[in-house]
Amino acid sequence: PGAEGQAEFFRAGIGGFFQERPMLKNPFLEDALLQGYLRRHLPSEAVYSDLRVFGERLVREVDGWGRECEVTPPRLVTYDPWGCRVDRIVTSPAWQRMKDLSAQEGLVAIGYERSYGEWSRVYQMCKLYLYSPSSGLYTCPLAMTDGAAKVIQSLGVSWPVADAFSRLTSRDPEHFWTSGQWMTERRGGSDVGNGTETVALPQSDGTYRLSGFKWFTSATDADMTLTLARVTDVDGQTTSGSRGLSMFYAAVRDEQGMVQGIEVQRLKDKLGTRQMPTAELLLDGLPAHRLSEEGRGVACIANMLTVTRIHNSVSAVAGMRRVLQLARDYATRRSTFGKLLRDHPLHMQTLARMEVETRGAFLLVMEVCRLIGREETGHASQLETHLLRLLTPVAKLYTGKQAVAVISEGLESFGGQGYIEDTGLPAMLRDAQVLSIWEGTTNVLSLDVLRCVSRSSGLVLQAYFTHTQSLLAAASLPSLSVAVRSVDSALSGLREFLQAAALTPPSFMELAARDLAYSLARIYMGALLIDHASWEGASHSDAYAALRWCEQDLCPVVSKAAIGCYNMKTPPLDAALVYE
Ligand code: UCC
Ligand code: FAD
Repeated sequence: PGAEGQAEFFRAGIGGFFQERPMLKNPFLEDALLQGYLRRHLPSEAVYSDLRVFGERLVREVDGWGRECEVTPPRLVTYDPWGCRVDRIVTSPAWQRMKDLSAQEGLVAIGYERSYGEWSRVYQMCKLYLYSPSSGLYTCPLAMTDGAAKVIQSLGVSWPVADAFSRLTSRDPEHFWTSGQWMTERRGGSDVGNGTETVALPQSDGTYRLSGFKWFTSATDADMTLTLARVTDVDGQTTSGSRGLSMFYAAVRDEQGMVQGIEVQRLKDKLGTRQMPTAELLLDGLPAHRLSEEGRGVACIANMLTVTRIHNSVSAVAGMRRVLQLARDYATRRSTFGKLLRDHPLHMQTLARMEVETRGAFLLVMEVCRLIGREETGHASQLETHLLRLLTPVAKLYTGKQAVAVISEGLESFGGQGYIEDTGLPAMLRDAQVLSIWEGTTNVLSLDVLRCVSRSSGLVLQAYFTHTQSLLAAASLPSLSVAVRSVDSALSGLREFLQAAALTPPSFMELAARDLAYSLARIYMGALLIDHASWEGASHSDAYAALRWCEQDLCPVVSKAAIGCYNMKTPPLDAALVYE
């Protein structure tokens, strides 16, 4: 002030208050349920210590790389400066560091080393669960890598994929490979049997050349892929439908690092998962080896689907857990109406409901991991094999949807800041939205549930009822009796519904498929929460979570049936409503 004209140079006042940001703390030490679960099932000092140290590393460096992946998305370089076609996908240095870290930390390898026997999958998936929200979506290529290793292992690790298997499961960053999973074409990603146009031309040396167009290929910087195509006969004819599909292995690049027999048409412009390249590929004589028998492509790649769907479920629950960890920290820093958010009961109720969802999802996903671990180590009973088949799509479809709901609620818990791009929070919601789309949409997986039930002649459901009842029977805490009664009654309702449904035409069950899958999920999650709360080391909050979970409609398929939702008059009414 003073000198004439100086006022216009004064800084605008911006006030002295700046809201403290939510802090990411060691996600392992912050997770009471994870620690409790491991204490109960895998009480290993080495595992505990590895996860604790990894949790610190996530906070210290990896989370920052994840953010770097988000803000430095991949790009496609189609030509070099001299006009030669190169089709190079350029990823951020952080994305490349993620690859090295994944090898070093054994994020795929742990599942194949099996140092913890049947619990190795649980250990691996717990580590991925900690990693996922900080990984910049690197968990996507890891899922497919794990799935490819599983397929190869199930076929027998021999030429031409022995080297690939050793790379996919390696801890050496120099040796480590990732895999793609190219199934979707323009005509269909769900209906692969009718959607696949790619043809495989047999070569004189027993290999094939693939030609076609793959419409979605994620993490296309991968080293190899498993894919589907139709083998042509001597007249150049192919077999239509699913029975004409075979599964192939192809290395994506040659020794000079150039794509071979592939043109990268473009990278997708996506709502989320922007950290990761997703490309449209023209296969133009891609050299490949057939791994499945001719016509057994879908059945053969189904092993990959099982593993990637489990990874999807792990990522879904990891996203829920991360937003909650940040939200509860924020609630200790942000004040409104004269007190911290944590002291507003309605805000705590909101977070507690998210917590209950997250706990149910965590236990369901870990149950699937436990089952696959038992199956892979030869410990699984028939009942457990059936349960694994049933619960894999159930967990994927349920957690994929819940992740969007919980993370969306989580964003709101930061108020306007939850909507601000460079807080990193909106990316969590964008990335969650894909979890219910790829690896089978909610409806397609609901139909998969129906199919596995009918193909097992009901054995899968029998396993479900037997195991759920055994979980309830072991629950002895009087404080849980209300919850036990709710699950028990939902289970009886479900049984009656299925008995009545057996007399209806298939179209009835098709309409009921999604609600049935939800019912299977909710009832089973109730039983798991009760079971966990009944363990001697459980906390009061474990019991409270079980009680709260069981207050909801555990068996929507029964309530919806009661109001005629699956009545044959419904489809034309639904259609008329939609198209009015
Ligand atoms: O989206 C993709 C990658 C995204 C990136 C990876 C992210 C991983 C998570 C990361 C987290 C951050 S890859 C594209 C994924 N695409 C799908 O998921 C396709 C969705 N559509 C289906 O799932 C359909 O149900 C189909 C394609 C499987 C239907 O094909 P079919 O041929 O009509 O099916 P069928 O006739 O029912 O099955 C053919 C055979 C049968 O075996 P057999 O002949 O021995 O009876 C089935 O039992 O395949 C077997 N099969 C299965 N086996 C089919 N589905 C399964 C299954 N789920 N498990 C075991
Ligand atoms: P559609 O099959 O056309 O489905 C459209 C809608 O119809 C959905 O809501 C579905 O639920 C519903 N529907 C379909 N059939 C039925 C039915 N019978 N009854 C009731 N409802 C039905 N694919 C790969 O192979 N490899 C990849 O790496 C890959 N990466 C991806 C990355 C991203 C970011 C995304 C978004 C997708 C990726 N996909 C990939 C593709 C993905 O797997 C497919 O998009 C998905 O399987 C759905 O197939 P679609 O797009 O053809 O949808």
